[in-house]
Amino acid sequence: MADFRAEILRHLTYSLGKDPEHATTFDWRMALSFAVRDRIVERWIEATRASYRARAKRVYYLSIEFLIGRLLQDAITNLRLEDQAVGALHELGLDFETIVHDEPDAALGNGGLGRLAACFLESLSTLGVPAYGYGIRYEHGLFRQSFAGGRQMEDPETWLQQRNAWEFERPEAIFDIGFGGSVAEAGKQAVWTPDECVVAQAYDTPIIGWQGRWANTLRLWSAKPVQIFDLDRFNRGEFVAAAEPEALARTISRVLYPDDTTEVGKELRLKQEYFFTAASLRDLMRRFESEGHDLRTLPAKVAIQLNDTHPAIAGPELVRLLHDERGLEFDDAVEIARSCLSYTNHTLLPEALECWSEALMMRLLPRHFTLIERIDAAHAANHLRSKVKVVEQGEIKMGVLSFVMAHKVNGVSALHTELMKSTVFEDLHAAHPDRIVNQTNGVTPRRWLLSANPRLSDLITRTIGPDWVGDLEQLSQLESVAGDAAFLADFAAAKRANKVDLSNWLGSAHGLRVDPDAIFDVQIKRIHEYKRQHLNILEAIALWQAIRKNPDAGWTPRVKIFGGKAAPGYFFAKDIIRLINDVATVLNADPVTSSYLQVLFLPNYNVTMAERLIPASDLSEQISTAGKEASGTGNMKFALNGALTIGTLDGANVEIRERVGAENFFLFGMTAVQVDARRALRDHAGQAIAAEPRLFAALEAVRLGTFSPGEPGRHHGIVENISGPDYFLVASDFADYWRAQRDVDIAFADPEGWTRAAALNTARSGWFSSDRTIRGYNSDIWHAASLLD
Ligand code: F58
Repeated sequence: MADFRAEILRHLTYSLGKDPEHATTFDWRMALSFAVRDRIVERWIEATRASYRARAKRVYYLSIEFLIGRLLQDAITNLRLEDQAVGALHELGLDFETIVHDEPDAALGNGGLGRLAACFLESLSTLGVPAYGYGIRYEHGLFRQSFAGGRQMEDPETWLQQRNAWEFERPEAIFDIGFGGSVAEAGKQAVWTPDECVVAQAYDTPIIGWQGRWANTLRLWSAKPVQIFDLDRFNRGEFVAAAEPEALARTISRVLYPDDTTEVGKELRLKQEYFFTAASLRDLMRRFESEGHDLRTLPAKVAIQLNDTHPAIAGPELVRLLHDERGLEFDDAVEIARSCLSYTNHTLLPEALECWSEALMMRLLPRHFTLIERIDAAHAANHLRSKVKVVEQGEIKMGVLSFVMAHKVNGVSALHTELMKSTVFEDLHAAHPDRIVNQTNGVTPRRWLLSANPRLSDLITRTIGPDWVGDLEQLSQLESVAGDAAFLADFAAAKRANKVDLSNWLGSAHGLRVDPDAIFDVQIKRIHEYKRQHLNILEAIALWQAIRKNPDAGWTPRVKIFGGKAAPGYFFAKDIIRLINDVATVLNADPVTSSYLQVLFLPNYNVTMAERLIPASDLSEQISTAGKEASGTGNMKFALNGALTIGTLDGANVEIRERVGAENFFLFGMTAVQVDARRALRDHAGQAIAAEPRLFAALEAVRLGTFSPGEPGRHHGIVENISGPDYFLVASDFADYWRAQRDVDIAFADPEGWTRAAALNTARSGWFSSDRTIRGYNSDIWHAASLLD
C-alpha cells in the first residue's frame, strides 16, 4: 500500500507537476491512472515480445466503434489492485469513488456493436490470444443527450478535452491514406495515384486481461493533414485558407458516425471507413513483413475480423496490396485475402445494410471499384447458380462484398444466424453452405458482474470461491444453493442494497424520489421502433388508467426506467422520447397513482449509467419485434445480475430463456414466423386495437392530448403509426405484453419465489461470457493460439 501510494505521489509530482496541496480531483485521477498504467505497460511489453518471439498468429478486430467507457476501474479490477488503490487514496485523504467517477466515459460507439467490440478485446486479453483492435480515434464520441421540454437535445461530446491517461501517441506509426485520383494500367497490375491524401496516425491503448496476465492493443487512428499549414497563404494574409487542409483532414476522425442522410455525409462516412481500414491493413502487413514470412503464409499469421460491413473495403484493399503492390496473381490475391478475412453481421434490417453508389466509389476509390467488379465477376463465374451480385443497379452492396470476400460469416445469436441463412443471405448460403456459422454474443463478467456489482460478486465468491471470474460457467454451482433460505436472503439483500444506492443516486443526480421496494423495470438501449419503447410506454399508460379506476386493488409498485439515445436524424425515435417524457410528467404528478407507478427517462444513457442501473434492476425489458434484434447483449448483463426478463422470442432472448428456464422468464408475443404472417393480414393493427379496450383507451388518451395539454396533436404521428401501418406490430403484441406484465406483478408479490428465480438467472447465465464467444470465434474462424496455455 505504501509503495502504491508512493507511486501515485511520484506521478503527481513528475507526470502532473503538482504539489499535493494544490492537486485537483483531475490531478489525482491522472496520478492514480498513471500508477495503474505502469503495471499494465509492463505486462503489455512482455505480451508484445512474447507474440514476436512465438511468431504468433494475430487476430485483428476491425471495428468502426469501440464503446469502451471508463477504463480506470476496469484496469484496477483486472489487476486486482482494488484494496491497494482504495487504501492508498484513503491514506492520502481521498475518496476512491470520487476519483473513479471523474473519468469521462469514452463513448466511441453507438450501442451493442461497439460495446461487443470492447468486451471482445477484454476477453482476447484474458485468454492471451495476441490481438489488435483497430478503429478510429474520434475527437468527439456519441453526442451528449439532454432533454428540453421532453425533447432530445444533442451536444458534442468532449472526452478528449482533458488529457487521456490511457493512450500512447505513436508519431512513428503513420500511413498516408489516399482518395480519388487516377489509375494507370501497368501490365496485369495497376498503379493508383490518389489526388487527395491524409495521414493516419496511431494512438495505442493497452487492454489488460483478467488478473493482468496478458495485454493486447487497441490501436485507434487519428487523421492529420499531410501538410500541417500553408505558410505562403498565411503570409499573404489568408489565415483561414492557410489552416484549411488541416481542418479538412481532421474532419475524418472528428465525430462518430456523422449524419449520413446527406451526400456530403455519405462521402465522409465512406472516407472514414477506408481511412481506418487501409491504415490497419498497412500496419498489419508491415508487422507481418517485419517477421520475414512468405506472403503466401499470410492466412497462417493473420486473422482479420470485420465487425459488420463498415470495414468491408478491407476485401478489395487487401487484394490491391497483394496484387498491385506485391505482384501476386489476382486470383491468388483474392484467395489469400479471403482466407484471412471473416465477417460478422449484426443486423437484418434492410435500411441498415450498407450500400454505396457506384459513382461515389468510382470517384473516391477508383482502383477499388475496378477490383470490386473483378471480384464480383470471378464469384459469378465460379458460382453459376448464385444470382446475387455485389454491384447491382448502380449500387455496391457491402454485405454481399463482405460475404464473398470472407471465408466465414457469422451471426450473433442462433436465431439471427438461421434468419441470415433464410433471408438476406439465402442465395449466397446456398452457394457456400459451410460459410455461415453462429457465434452467440457474450459479455465480459469482469466489467459486468465483478466490477459493476461488488455485492453480488462477493456473495458469489463467498459461496463458490473466486474462480468463476475467469470461468463463468462455474456460476452453475450456485444452483445447489438456490433453494437455500440463507443464500436467498443474502441474494435479496445485495439486490436491495443496489436498489437503495440507485435510488440515492437518482435523488442526488436527478432530483427524483423512488421507492427501492418497487419493481425496478428497466429498458436501456438505443431508441428504435423495432426495440419498441413505445410498446412499453403504452403499457404504462394502460396501467395508469387501470390504477386510477381502481386505486385500492393492491397494485405492485413499479418504477419504469428508460435510457437511450435516438439518432439525430431519426425523427420517429425522437417522437417516442418526447412521448415517454410527456407521459412521465403527468404520471409522476398524479397523487392517486404515483406511489404505484413512476416513469423516469434518464438523460445521456451510456456505459457508465448501464453499470449503475443493471445491478439494481429487477425486470429487464427485451421486447423487440421477433426477428429484428440480432442478439442483444444488455439482455445477458441483466440476467447475469439477477434481473428477470420480460421478452419476445428474439435474438439471444431465445438462448437466455432456454438456459435460465421458461419458468424464470416472462415470455410474450409473436414468434418471427408469426410476425411475418400477421403483417400480411389486412388491418392487423385495427383488429388488435378493436380486440383490446385497454390499448384503445391508452391510444385515445395520447390522441386527446392527455399528456400534451394545450397541444393535443403533438403525438398524433405515433398514434397514427400504431393504428395504421404498425410495421413493428406494437398493437398486435400489446395484449400479450399486458398479460405478461401482470404475471410479473404477481410473481414480484412473492419475494422468495422472485429471488429464487433471480438467483437461477445468475446461476444459469455463465454461458454468456464473452470468453466463451471468443473461444468460439477462435476454434471456428481464427485458429489463433493462446500464448497463456
Ligand atoms: C447491434 N447492432 C444489434 N449496430 O442491434 C444487437 O442486436 C447486437 O446484440 C449487437 O449489435 C452486437 O452484435 C448495433 O449496435 C449499430 O450500432 C450500428 C452502428 C453503425 C451505424 C448503424 C448502427
